[in-house]
Amino acid sequence: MYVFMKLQQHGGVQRALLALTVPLETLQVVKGRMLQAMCKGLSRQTHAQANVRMLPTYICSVPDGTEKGDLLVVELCQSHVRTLRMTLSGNGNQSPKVMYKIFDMPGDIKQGKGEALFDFIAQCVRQFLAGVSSPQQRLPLGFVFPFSCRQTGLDKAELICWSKGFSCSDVEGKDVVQLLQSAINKQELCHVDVVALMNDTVGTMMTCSTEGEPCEVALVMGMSTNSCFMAEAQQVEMAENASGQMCVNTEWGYFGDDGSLNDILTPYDQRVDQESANPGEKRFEKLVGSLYLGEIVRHALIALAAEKALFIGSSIDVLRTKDVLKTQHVLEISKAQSALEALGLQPSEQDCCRVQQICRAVVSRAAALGAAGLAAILSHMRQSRELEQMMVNVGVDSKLYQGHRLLAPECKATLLPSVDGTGRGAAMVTAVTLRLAAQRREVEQLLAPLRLSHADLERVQVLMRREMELGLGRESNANSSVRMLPTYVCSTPDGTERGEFLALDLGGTNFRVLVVRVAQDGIHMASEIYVIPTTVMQGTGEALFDHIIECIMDFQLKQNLMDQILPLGFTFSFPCQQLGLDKAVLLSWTKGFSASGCVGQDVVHLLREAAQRKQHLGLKVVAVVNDTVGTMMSCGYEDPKCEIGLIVGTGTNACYMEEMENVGTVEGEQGRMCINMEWGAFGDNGCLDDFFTNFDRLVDEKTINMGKQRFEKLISGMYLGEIVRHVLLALVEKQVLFRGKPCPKLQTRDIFQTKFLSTIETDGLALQKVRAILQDLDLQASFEDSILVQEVCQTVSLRAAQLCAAGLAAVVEKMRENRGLARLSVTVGVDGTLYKMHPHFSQNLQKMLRDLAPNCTVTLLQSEDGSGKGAALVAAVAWREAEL
Ligand code: 0WK
Ligand code: BGC
Repeated sequence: MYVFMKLQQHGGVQRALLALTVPLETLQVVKGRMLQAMCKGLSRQTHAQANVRMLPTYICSVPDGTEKGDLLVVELCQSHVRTLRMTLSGNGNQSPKVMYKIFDMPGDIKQGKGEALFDFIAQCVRQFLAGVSSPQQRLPLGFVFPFSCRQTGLDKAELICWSKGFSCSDVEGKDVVQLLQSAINKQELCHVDVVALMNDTVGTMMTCSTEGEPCEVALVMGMSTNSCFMAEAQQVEMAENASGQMCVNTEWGYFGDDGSLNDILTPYDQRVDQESANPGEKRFEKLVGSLYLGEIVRHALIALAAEKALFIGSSIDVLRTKDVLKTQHVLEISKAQSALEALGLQPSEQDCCRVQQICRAVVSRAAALGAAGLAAILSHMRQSRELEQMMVNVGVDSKLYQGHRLLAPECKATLLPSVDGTGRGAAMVTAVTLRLAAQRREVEQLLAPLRLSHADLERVQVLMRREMELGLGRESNANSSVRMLPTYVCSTPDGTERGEFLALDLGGTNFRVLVVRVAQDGIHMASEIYVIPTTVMQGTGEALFDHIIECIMDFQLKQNLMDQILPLGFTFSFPCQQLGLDKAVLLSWTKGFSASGCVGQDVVHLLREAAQRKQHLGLKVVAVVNDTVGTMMSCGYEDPKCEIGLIVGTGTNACYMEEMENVGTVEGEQGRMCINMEWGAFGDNGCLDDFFTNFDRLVDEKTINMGKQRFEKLISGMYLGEIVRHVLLALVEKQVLFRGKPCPKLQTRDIFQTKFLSTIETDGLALQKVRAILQDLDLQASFEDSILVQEVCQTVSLRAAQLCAAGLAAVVEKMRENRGLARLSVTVGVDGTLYKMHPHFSQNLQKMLRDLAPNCTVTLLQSEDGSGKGAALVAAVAWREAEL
């Protein structure tokens, strides 16, 4: 309606208004270009060329209402320095005590020596403190410095370049935190520490944040313009190994400096830029910042006057003076007559109307472009958090800003005007910094016992080797916690095995029955998974083996094998004293099994008895093997160099091919035999006590085999979740997690499953997903909490992988020495849900293994078909040898 009316009046004004109006579809384009520019700034490859600089601020958290203490803030503003002191009580901080003082800046100081500027700021702090605090009290200070800085930490920021009329010497390229701290020390204010520097946008974001209503975006659209937002830290590639979220200072004022706004720039904008102190720079700011709006209008009026569309017959010389039209004029143009006359112009009523139209067009364009920028930020946040819809609070320090809804309909943004500038926000940043630093000290102290040094792991390796030697010795075997059980498997597959076999696989997450056909063209298998209910695992032995027979019969029925008696290989993944390939006496249950009447029994006999009880046709058990042996054999079929089997699943264990001459517990000196180490029990004799933390003791105390399987309880899937749960509870108790709020659900045993670790530690997982997992446990987690939970999971799983590496290093080093080799090259067949599902377990294990056994080249070969196949191969080897 507005535009239509003017068109009728004068073509030149129409063209000017059209040029100054950016239609919605063009704003969509601008939003798209801003999104691209933001991604360019975030990426390490393209950051240097980016004009929207996306500077990391190292602010990774928003206030949570528990911040306490006295804080000092100094804010460098356009024409003054503001000092502020805030006292936080930590009870939500709804109404903190605030006092402040403004110190006008001497006119020339902005173009003088940098030292003089910082001395002036420090003197303001001294004067301010003289009235409000005692010199003894340490006072952390937050510094609001609204210029683009390359930050490498919260308290380390190098000025990239001045703007807004500042050009002090000897500051660009320097660490301004250091400059301020030395100026403050010069004032003998040694109780004042500059702990954080932030951009004014960050201060605005924090000022608008309230307990439970954090603000995650801020917009400054004043003299200049800029914005910041909480980005997913892994996207802020310029910030080393940041996790969780980090506030990014966009410095979007430079948007368009690469020409990406040229198609919306008007001749008036070009003039404003040419006459500015930094032509070609800050093109977006020169369209949006109120510092320039008056200039744009001035050039538009001059142009229109030249086209005889305005001020016909009256002089407009006054308009040729730079900056004669102030922002206030433009924003309050409703009083055009008086404003223009005040400038010495004689405007007609029509002139006033047209000047108002131009002013409104310039202001609306600025607001619309600001909206396009904000829409780009909101869409970026929604996409990087993998959300359909997004709700977010936006702190706004602007008189200009209007709406963005059309440009980002999928984002519901609540605009929170920042009432008293950035001072409060800066105090909150300082308070959050101190809270995080204190929390970090608590976390480091609590996690330290779970972090093993290289020397610790070397010690575990040496202890494992010693226990292995003891375990192999006929005399010393009983004193070893690593039982080194002979398996009677003396060779790995050579590919000549043939035949059809039944195989059972008991002891892992699932019980599997398989039929395995070993043929010329390879191995063909069919299998079925059966559940072993806890009641059966912890019931009677009879019930357990009856259940196994029922599953076998069900399988044979389904596979139409009821009338065949196939040789059977039985993977029985518990510590057994093998008395032969088909005779194994159970030494103890592990992994939550405790079926009665089994320990001390030959498990093959128990199976046969159950078959009789169930009138089963009869089983031809030719081999019973441990799952480590089955896994070694299974992988050995693919890779003949596979001479070690490793399981990292519900439980953990390893086996390897030992020289018979070293196996003191079995007659014979020739060849090799596979030894089932049963390393899960490593440390049961106390040799690992120095490495057990309170968390490990808490976990062990609640198991049905307390004091047993100590090494396993540091490593395997059955226990890692429990260790994490106890660590989280301790962090809650220390008030550094979930704000110390009690978490009843977290008191529940096994509620924090080990599979959660694998999900939570997945690279690039949006923190939202971590929060979702915690939400399912009724844990209301902040982003910070989610990062801390991730760190606890990483710490616990890394320790497990490194301890595994220390054990394996002892094995490969022994094999190398056994064989008198300078360098051993060997393959390890690996299976187990934790090893297979955890995103970093394998690589962490390999890395530490390389460090601990540098003279061994170890290939970790993941078993694809489980140890059932291996059991069938052992049966095939036994069957082949039996027929010889
Ligand atoms: C799959 C093997 C089985 C072994 C299991 C261990 O076929 O013999 O016991 O891996 O992993 P888990 O199922 O305990 O994670
Ligand atoms: C058992 C081992 C088994 C390992 C992996 C341990 O608890 O004692 O026999 O190899 O778990 O399943």
